[in-house]
Amino acid sequence: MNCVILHLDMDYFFAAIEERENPRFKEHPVVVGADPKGGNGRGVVSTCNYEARKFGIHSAMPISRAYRACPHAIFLQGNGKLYGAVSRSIMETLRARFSIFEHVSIDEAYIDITEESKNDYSHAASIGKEIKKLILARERLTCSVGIGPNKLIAKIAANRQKPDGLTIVMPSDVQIFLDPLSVETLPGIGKKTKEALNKEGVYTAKQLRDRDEAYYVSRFGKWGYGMYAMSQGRDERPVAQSGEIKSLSRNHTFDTDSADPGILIPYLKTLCEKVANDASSKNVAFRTITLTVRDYSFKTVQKSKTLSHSAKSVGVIYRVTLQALLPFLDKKTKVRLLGVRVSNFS
Ligand code: TTP
Ligand code: MG
Ligand code: MG
Repeated sequence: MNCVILHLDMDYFFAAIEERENPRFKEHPVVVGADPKGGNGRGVVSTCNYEARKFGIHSAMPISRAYRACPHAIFLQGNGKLYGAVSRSIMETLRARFSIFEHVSIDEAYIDITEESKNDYSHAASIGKEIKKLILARERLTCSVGIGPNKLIAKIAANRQKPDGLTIVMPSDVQIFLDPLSVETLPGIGKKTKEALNKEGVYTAKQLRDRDEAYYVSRFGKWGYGMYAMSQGRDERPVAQSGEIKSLSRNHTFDTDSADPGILIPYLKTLCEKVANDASSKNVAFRTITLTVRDYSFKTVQKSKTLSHSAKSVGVIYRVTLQALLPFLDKKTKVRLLGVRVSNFS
């Protein structure tokens, strides 16, 4: 059976929460970013409302540039705690209502509505409307929803009509929907890939699709397969039920077993960073940190530590796992695999 997948992304999320909390901001350009100092700080823009976007302001732009573009905007430091709490409330509402639900970032989620919609897109549209109403009623915030036969199409669709949009792409319309889009609309195609593709005369998804897969693989390696699949609207990833995750982990198997701290420690650090990023994007704090060491003979040892308070930072993961790794370094254990896991979420 074909799938029906829904993607939801909140509209100008941090700035929308600020507007809600301060009704006098409505219809003024509002810019949220670190260290704004009235527009003269050294930080970057986290996001801004649609009034501010009219002046060309966008996420990741230096505050100073945003200020030059629109000196009369309201510049705010932002309130991460509040944004996190609003996000949790939205995600909990959705998780309670839908069984196959994946929380992907602070303002985004996927829901598999295949069964509930019975594969009927008009029914799927009413589920989309219901979600928008639910969030508006609970949080007085708008979101944009995309519905399509897979995650890729649902995500692109959600971003097509913002703010407060509902975009439905039936399986038979996938190619018509994708073809005219510029390549950078496809998730993962950033500035560099876009430029490389443009240089080759590839500007739209249609032009991307018109060449052979082998061409992209020879040009971009493994990523070429993904790029080509996207241009055809193919995506097999299931909606993962992140509501049920009990732990997050990352492992690395070395090409050759190593006892060299100069090799093991940098890898450990990278694993810690990845796990901390995963935890942050799932919006979880953890109390237990585990290091896994598998040696050349496949003997596997796990060392866990449970903290008195829950933590979020990469620094904590790194300190705990490095401490656990030291005895192996002392013994010059030849390591085959290193793993870092966080669990005991709050
Ligand atoms: P997005 O969903 O990318 O943006 P948005 O919700 O502000 O606007 P849109 O209506 O286009 O969806 O990101 C969600 C929040 O994540 C955003 O409100 C602020 C934060 N964020 C950053 O802090 N830095 C960034 O570079 C980006 C892209 C987002
Ligand atoms: Mg958003
Ligand atoms: Mg988002």
